[in-house]
Amino acid sequence: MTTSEYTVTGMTCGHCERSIREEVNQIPGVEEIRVSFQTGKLVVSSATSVDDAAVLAAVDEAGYSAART
Ligand SMILES: [Cu+2]
Repeated sequence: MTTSEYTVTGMTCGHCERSIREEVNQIPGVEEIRVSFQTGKLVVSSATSVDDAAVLAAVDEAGYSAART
């Protein structure tokens, strides 16, 4: 299991968290997602290393922007 951490800007509430969770959850291999609007952090756990570009694209798709921490 590997974890990748990202900083997300633009989240303001639980709905934002949910939108991001739904998009990131579609990435193959993702097993666990922790996202918090309060800390602005997104942590993605996966069996094998997840593709950063796919995570950033998923967050973008949800309407927010992220950077690898
Ligand atoms: Cu929100």
